[in-house]
Amino acid sequence: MSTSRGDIMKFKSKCKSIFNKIKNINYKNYFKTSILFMAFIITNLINSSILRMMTVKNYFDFKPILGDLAFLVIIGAFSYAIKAKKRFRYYFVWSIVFTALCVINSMYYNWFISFSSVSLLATLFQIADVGDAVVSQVLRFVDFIYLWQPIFMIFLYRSLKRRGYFKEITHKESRKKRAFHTLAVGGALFVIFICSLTSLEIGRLSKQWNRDYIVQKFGLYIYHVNDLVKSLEPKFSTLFGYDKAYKNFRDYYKNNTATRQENKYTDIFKGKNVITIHTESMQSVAMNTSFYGQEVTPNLNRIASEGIYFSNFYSQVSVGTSSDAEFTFNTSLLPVNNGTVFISYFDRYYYTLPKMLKEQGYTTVSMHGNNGSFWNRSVMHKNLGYDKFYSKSDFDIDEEIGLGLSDKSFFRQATEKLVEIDKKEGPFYATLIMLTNHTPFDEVDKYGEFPVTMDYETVDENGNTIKATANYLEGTTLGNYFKSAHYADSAIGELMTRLDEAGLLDDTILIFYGDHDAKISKKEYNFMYNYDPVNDSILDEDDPNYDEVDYYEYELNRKVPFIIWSKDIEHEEITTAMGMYDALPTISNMLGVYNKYQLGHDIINQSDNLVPFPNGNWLTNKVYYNNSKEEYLPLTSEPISEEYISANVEKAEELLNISDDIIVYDLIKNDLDKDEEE
Ligand code: GP9
Ligand code: MN
Repeated sequence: MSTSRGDIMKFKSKCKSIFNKIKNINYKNYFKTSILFMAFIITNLINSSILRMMTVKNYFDFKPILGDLAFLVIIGAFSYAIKAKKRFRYYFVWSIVFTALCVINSMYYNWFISFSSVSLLATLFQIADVGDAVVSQVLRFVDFIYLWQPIFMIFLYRSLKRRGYFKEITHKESRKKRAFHTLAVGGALFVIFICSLTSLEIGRLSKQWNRDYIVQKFGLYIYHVNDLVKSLEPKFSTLFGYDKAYKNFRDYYKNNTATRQENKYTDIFKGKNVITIHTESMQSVAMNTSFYGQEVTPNLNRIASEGIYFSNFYSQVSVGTSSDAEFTFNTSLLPVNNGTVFISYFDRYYYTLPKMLKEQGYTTVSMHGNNGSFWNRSVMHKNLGYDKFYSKSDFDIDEEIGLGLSDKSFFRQATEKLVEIDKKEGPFYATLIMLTNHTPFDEVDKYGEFPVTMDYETVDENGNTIKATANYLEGTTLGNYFKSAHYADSAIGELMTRLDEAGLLDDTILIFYGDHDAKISKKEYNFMYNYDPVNDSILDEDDPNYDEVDYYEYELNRKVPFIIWSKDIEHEEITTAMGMYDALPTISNMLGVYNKYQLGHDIINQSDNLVPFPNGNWLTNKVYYNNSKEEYLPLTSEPISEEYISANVEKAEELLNISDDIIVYDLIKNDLDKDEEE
């Protein structure tokens, strides 16, 4: 459709008349008679800025303030359709909605380091299920400071009423005119806002996979309107965008299908039993930390030193945390950008490791000591291809720590079940999902003795050198985490012994993956790395020995372990950067199976590898790229070309989009159906 010259002229003159009307408004009268309206705008603007200050930290940026302002003025404009005396109710209802958004996002951000979404309402119930963790970590006083806004509105309204303000202004205004003028101002602000955006920013709004970025650039309210639209999109996915998504999908696999590549590990585990251990919140930092020469994770360290140890492995979870790890591990796809796969897309078809192994005659089971409804596992594990999912009701809950059944009891009972499963014909594939090492790590008395203190030398008042002990990590979240990780590791040690005693280790490979980091704050790491025992405090930031954990250090530290172990495998350490989505391609080559829809790579064949994260950040051996800031940290001394960065930015984006389309549009199923038809 082409736009004629006449249309442009008409549009121009319309704009001119709107701007003239705005110019001719009697502003003095306007402000005097709009006190509630003004208070509504300003107080909500303050709240959204406080939220940004507490989360993405760009509270003085012009763009999100303008975005929020335009939105609030437009919403506020409709209040003038209501009589002055009753208008307060309108402001109040919206104030409650906006305050609730701030409170929810503040809590949500603290937990997930992301903003909430309508599509994640179901996920919020999962938070409620994590009990104590919620009370100690989600419910913070600071999340409720936004409540001052509706309280202030009530006070203001009452005081204006007492002064007879509403009777007075009723005579002075024409409501229709006022509504129109205000709407025009809101519209003009919105146009200015849109004009200030770059095409990159608009592109990211439409994708919505970096929520932080969208709130940073567009403000809270536009983020939520966009989120609402995006969350409804899957409901209409069959109506819109399918053809384009399917074409992109076909093109992607035409250009990227690397058929199986032989390497020294190809088929070495063909036909063996496989036990995958989902090692809850196990972060590599636990494996690399010792106190008094005692390792936090001696068993995992021994397993890593005997098996194939992938020491540069990253989880790629989004807000679906554990469930996203289970999804990516079993499919080599990435988490979806709206909602979570386990809850919002449990009915799509996925080609998974359990399904691939079932085709080879395997029995497939998964086990977890929590409720089957948590993360919708009882439904989704079936869809992932597990013959049976053993959940809480299949175990005797004889010892509880944290979220439920203790790992030690879980492993003891799981081994008994595996012995029975092993009696069946053919090999088995089992996934054991651990539970104890889960935030908030505060049941310290149940983890067993593990001191997280430090000995140091100091000088007493007589000038003598004396030995002393600092309790520095005792009672901190990080210290408690190490104690909890030590417990989980000791449970793993017991599992190995039990499996061996049951004769299950001779023909079985074990796979360990850390599902995601332990969500411990930067502040805690700063304390550990900069602790001064003599003064029993953190070093001063000006101290030459002060080494701040910055954004990149923190992100790189979120690394988790990935180990493939069998009794007779020769040890090797693989240091190539890899993500959870590379696990399936790497393992399946060893097991003699292949998934043509995998997005990751068999890491044994890769010299450099791209690890995209759901927020658009990515990592290779050479670079960690920060998508929000569009900057990167080089990880080697090698010079980095602009082409290297832009090619990987594009590739990371492509992978996230293809994966998202596969999930939302059910493309694998549709592709297989088409192949069958042909
Ligand atoms: C719950 C457990 C924890 O059953 O897997 O889930 P998370 O909070 O880590 O996603
Ligand atoms: Mn988890």
